[in-house]
Amino acid sequence: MTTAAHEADPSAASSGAPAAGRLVHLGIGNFSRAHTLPYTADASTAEDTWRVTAFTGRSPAIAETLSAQRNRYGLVVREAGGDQVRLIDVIDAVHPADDLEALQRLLADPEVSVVTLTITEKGYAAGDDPAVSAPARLALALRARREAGVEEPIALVSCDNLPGNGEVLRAAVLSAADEQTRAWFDDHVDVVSTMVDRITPSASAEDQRIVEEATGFADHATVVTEPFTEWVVQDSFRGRRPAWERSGAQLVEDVEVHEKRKLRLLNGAHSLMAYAGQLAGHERVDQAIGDPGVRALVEALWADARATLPLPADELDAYTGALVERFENPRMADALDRIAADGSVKLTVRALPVITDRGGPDQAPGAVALVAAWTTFVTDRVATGTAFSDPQADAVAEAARIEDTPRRVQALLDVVLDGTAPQDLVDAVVAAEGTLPRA
Ligand code: CS2
Repeated sequence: MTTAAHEADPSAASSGAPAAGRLVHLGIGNFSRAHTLPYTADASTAEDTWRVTAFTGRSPAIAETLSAQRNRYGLVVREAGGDQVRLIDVIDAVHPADDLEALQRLLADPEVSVVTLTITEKGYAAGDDPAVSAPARLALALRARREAGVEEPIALVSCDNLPGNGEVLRAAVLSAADEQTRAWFDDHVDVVSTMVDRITPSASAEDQRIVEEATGFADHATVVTEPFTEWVVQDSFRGRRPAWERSGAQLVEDVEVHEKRKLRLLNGAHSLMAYAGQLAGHERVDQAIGDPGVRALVEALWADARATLPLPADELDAYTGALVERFENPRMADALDRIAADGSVKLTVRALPVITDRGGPDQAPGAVALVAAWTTFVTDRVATGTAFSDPQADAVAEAARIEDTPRRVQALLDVVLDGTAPQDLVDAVVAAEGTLPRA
């Protein structure tokens, strides 16, 4: 069964209403179209309307696709019994990521009071070169705001899977900023951490057809997502922001525990399934979680991760129970290879902090197995000449070619840990590699 709902047209708000709030979004990929943008669309009312100007992430093609369909797109929520289809109309314009002039013009406008970011984990470590780094472009755009004399506060809201993502963003922007902008920053800019959650697999041509059938709208930017959605936002805005609580977001004082729980339980299990699941011959998340061997690995990782979280056992039981149901949903068809990308970056937030917090590899066999699943997976991909996506792919491939197992594992972990892989971790990973279930 498919049902359709249409967005109200915000431009139809009665005249005399206050000017629309304006938000800039950086990194308009699938995730933001399924999560962040619908939250902003649903926070809008006739009296408090928000519109978004977006910038692309790595693939600029989405700018043309969206512009050609007046920046509207179809959102398919894949429920157990059928699809809910709706059109999202919250974007005014989409620019290519590198359109620095547009970003500077926007941030120099006092009406722009919020910037949300979904630039992926590796986007924060891209250095200070504005040609490749979104935080570096933000630093230049904030400079333009300062030079324009704008006094209204602006909030930078990170929506990526990193612990303390606000702090990470602040450091990345400040490291690229000029001295005067650094001095001006704290009085004018709030940097906000958030925990985001909504599993968003890649959409297919069939999904575009589903949108067209339900709405009559010929959509080429369809996103498919799960019914579950969560956004926990640090409540530290001095300026105007969308009332995201209207669309179900939680505004809280401290997001840290929410971030840790989600990263270590959901994303950790995701990465483990992505590597161990593919080694065991699976392609999708629902297949991986249905494999008793992979499931046992997930349970072992969860045992380690739970011991690092200051939350009551019944709350954690409910959380992991709900995760199993989300992973088992066969209608999502979530490809393990989507999640496998960027392992050298993801391991540093999904596995290694669990090992550290547990007091070492001996105390964290489940998290060690996740690291071993990655080293085995990349070694396998390199040996079979199968591509894998990683910002450090060349260094990973070079390390993966080393024949001696302990030296190979050492070299791979040195890529992840910038040359500081400890011997006890290397030994534990070498031992764990041999225990993984294989197809
Ligand atoms: C996934 C996430 O790509 C990945 O590594 O673990 O995209 C995951 O689906 C989301 O964080 C769910 O909220």
